[in-house]
Amino acid sequence: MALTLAQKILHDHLVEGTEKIDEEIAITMDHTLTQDATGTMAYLQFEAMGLDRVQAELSVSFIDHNMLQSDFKNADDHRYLQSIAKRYGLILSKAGNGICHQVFLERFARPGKTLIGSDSHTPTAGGMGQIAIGAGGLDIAVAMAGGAFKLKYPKIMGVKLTGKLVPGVSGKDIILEILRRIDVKGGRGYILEYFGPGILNLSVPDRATITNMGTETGCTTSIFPSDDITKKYMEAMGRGDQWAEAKADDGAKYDEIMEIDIGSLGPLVAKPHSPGKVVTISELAGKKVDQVCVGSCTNSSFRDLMIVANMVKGKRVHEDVTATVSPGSRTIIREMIRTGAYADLVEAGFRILESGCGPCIGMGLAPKTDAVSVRTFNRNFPGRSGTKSADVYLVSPEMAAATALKGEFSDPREFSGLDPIKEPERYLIDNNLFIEPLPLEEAKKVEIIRGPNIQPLPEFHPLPAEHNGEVLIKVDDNITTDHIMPAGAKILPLRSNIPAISEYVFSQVDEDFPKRAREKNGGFIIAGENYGQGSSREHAAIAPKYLGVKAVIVKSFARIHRANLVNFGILPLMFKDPQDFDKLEQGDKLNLDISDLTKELKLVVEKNGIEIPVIHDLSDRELDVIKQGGTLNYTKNLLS
Ligand code: MIC
Ligand code: SF4
Repeated sequence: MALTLAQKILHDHLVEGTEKIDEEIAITMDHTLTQDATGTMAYLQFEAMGLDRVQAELSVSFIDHNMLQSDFKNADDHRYLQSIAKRYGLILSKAGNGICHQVFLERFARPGKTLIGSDSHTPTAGGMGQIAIGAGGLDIAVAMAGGAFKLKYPKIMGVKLTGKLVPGVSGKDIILEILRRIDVKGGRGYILEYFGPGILNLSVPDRATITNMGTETGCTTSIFPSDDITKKYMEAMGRGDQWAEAKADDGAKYDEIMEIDIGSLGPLVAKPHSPGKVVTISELAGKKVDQVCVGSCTNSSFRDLMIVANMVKGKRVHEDVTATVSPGSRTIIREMIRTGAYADLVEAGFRILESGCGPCIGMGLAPKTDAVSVRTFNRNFPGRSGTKSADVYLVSPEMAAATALKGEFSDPREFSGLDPIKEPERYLIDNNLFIEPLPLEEAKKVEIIRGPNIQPLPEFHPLPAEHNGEVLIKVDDNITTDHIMPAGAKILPLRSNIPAISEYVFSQVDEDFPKRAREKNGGFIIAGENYGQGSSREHAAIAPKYLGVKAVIVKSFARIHRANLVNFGILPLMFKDPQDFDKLEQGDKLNLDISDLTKELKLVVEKNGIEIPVIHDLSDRELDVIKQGGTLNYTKNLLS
C-alpha cells in the first residue's frame, strides 16, 4: 500500500499495536532531547529507573530556558544537568549555545528518524523530514531508557502548498494562515504532512518555522519531506553525509487535504491572547506599539535574522519602541558577524539578547503596563510575557522589522530590504558550548551534583476506590498549561522543586487555589474544551497531583497534557454530555465511584443529588498506570 511520509516513518518504528486511526501504538524513538525547564524532572525520573547509561541512539540535553540566574537556583540546575549528561552519556548543550529546537535542527536532526523531546515545539525537526514529537519529561525518561513511546495512531492531514511567497511574506504567515483556518484545536489527532509544488520554494528554516508552530494547532506533529533543499542545508551545516531522501510514496492517500496557494498570502498577525486569533495586517496597520521582540524557536534562524537586519540596515528603531533580538544559536551569531548583519542590528538600535528562549517564556523583557508587544514567537497566552495587562501579538520577522522602524503595526511589503535570503554555502559552525559524552567506564565514576533547589520527586499513592471532594475550580475552554502552571522569571527556577512550585498552581487565574486545595484535602478540576493546550510541562500535572487533585473533568483535552495527567495518576475524565458542564459550580461536593473503571462513571452532586455521567478514553495500560498512582510506580512494579 502507498504510504504518506509520516505513515512510513511510523511504520518503520512500530513495535506494538495496529496502524488504525485512534488505536494505541508504540514506536521506538531514535533521538531524545530535553531542555532545562522540563529536563531536571525528566532526569530525576531517569535516575529513578536505575540504568547506567542512556539507551537511545542520540540524547541531547539543552540549557536554554532558565538562564537569568537571579540566584543560585538556575545555576544549580545547570550544574546538575551537566553532571547528569556526563554520568549517563548524553551530549550537553550549555547555556548560551542556543535554543534547543534551532540547535537540534542545525546539528542533529536526521530525515526518516524519530525524536521525542520534553518540549511541545519538538516538531521543529519535522522541517527536515523527521517525526519529532513533544511529550512530558517522564515519556522522555522512558525513551532514554530504551522504552517505546505510546501514542494514538494519528490521522494524516495533507497540506498541499502551491505557488510562491511574495517578498515580505514568509513561513510564519503560512502557519498563521493554517491557524486562521483550523484554530488552536483543529489539528488534534492529526499529523500535518506538507507536500505540493509550493514547498520547493521554502528553505529548511522556513519549513521549520511551520512545523514548529504547527504545535499551536494541537496536532501530534508536522513534517516536510527531505529533498535537495534539505540536502543543501545539511551540507551547509557540515552534515551532508547524514542526509537521506524522505518522501511519501506515489499515490499515498491523506485522510484529509488542506490546500493553500501561498502566493496569495499577505502578512498575518495573531492577536491577544491566542495564536489562533489571526487577522490580516490591514486590521491593525497604524496601531502604536511599545515593544518588538525577534527570536524564539519559531523565528530565530539565520534567514529570519538576516531579513530583519537587511530591512533595518542604515535606519533606526522608532524612539518609542524597545526592540530586541535573540539569535537561535551561536552558529547563527557567528554567521551574522561574518556577514556584517550583526552590526546592522546593533546600529539600528536593537538590544541584542543572549541566544536562548528569553522573553518567549517570560525570562526578562516583561513589557510595561498595558503595553502592546509584537513578537515573532509562537504563543501569546495571557500573562506569559510576565505582564498581565500587556497585549502580545505574533508576527513574522518581516513585520517585526517594519513595525519596529515605524513604531506602529506596518505592512512589510511597503519596505525595502526584502530580497530573498540565500542560505550560506557553509555555515561558520560553532561547537564550543557542546560537551561530548564520556566513555562508559569513566562516566560511571562521575558524581551527580544536586543543589538545595533540587528536591526528590514526591511519592504518589495508588488510586482509592472512591473519589470524594469539592470542585476546587471551574474554568472555560482552551485553558493553557501557562494558566495551570505559569512560567516566568519567578516561577521557572522552581521546576526542580515540586513542593515549592505547587504554591503557584493557577496563580494567574485564582491565587487562592493552592491554599483551597490543601484545606479541602484535594478535589476536582472542571474545565471546557481543549484543556491543557500549549506547553508539555508536566508540572501542570505533578503540582496539582501534589495538591491532591484526583480527577480533571472536561469537555475535551489537549494531547500532551492528557498524557501527563495519566503519567502522574490523575484521572482524565470527560462529560458524556458536554452540556452537563453547566450543572457544576466551584465548591460543589462530588462523589465519584471508581471501583470499576471499565464502565461509564457517575458523578453524584451532593447538594441536589443529580447524577452526571462521565467517560474516559483510557487504554487498558493507561488504566493500570492510573490505578498504581502513575507511570513511575507502574514501571517500578513491572520491573520488580
Ligand atoms: C513553552 O514554550 O511553553 C516551553 C517553555 O518551551 C514549554 C516547556 C516548558 O514548559 O518548560 C513547551 O513548550 O513545552
Ligand atoms: Fe523556548 Fe519559547 Fe520555543 Fe518554548 S516556545 S522552546 S520557551 S523559544
